[in-house]
Amino acid sequence: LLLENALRRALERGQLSLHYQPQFALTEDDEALESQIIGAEALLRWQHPELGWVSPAEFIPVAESSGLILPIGEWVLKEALSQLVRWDRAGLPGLTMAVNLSAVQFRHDNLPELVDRLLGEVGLPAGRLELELTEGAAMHNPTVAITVMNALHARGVRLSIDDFGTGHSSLSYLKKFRVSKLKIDQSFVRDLTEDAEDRAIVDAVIRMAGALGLETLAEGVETPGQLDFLRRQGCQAVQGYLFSRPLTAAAFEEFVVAHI
Ligand code: G
Ligand code: G
Ligand code: MN
Ligand code: NA
Repeated sequence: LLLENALRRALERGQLSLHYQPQFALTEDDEALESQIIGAEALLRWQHPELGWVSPAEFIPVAESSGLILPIGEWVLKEALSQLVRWDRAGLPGLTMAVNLSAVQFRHDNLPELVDRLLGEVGLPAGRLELELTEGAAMHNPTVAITVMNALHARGVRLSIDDFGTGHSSLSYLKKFRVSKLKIDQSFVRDLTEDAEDRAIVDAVIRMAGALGLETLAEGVETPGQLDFLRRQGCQAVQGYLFSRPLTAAAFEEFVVAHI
């Protein structure tokens, strides 16, 4: 309850912020790699005056159980889209903004209307927004999930499955879900160069995704060896500390300018 009250005040007092981690497309051409920034993942940050930085892994569950996730999630969407407009105006290439959605937001019945309204307010086409869902959010009620995904897809919003391979997804639903991308969880990427089983899993996910017409993005890429394997297996995109940690909006802009 203490954390809940502190979180409510944080939202009211503007103590929440977003950091942005760049996402890169992989091409055959090694030299072109650094110029292939395709988007940003928005990651929520909370700096409490006394507690310091509180991790979303700690406060998102509190936000979900208290219902605060709805106003917080709306703030995140609005802020991330507004930032994308600021980057457009600053002359950055047209990036995609990926925003994490909680299961509670995904199930809330006005999500498609909310997304419509926010896109309209900032004046961006729906295709610039990608919503990241966990398998749990999608599988909680697959019938409802399919309806919501269809509504978002009809508007042109892109959907990805976050932390793919760690939740309870049924492969049979992958062909019914209107997603365009699987984000391969960093737990499979971490030991890629040492662990033959992780290599087999990542290879299988990339090939299955390809056969289903889905893109893959590998998360948590930290070493050139991991990157090399992913590229050779045909993974389309990556993010991770090898390229950049999540950055403030200003640092992200400098990073992009330095790498175009
Ligand atoms: O960036 P970091 O490692 O601190 O993120 C921890 C977790 O918090 C990740 O699982 C991430 O998906 C989640 N997270 C970060 N930002 C948001 C957000 O805006 N909304 C939701 N629902 N989850 C987020
Ligand atoms: O659950 P989700 O994938 O949304 O969370 C992403 C989390 O992973 C964020 O907390 C982000 O800070 C973290 N992250 C991003 N890149 C790396 C990386 O290369 N290594 C590790 N260990 N964590 C990363
Ligand atoms: Mn994510
Ligand atoms: Na993830």
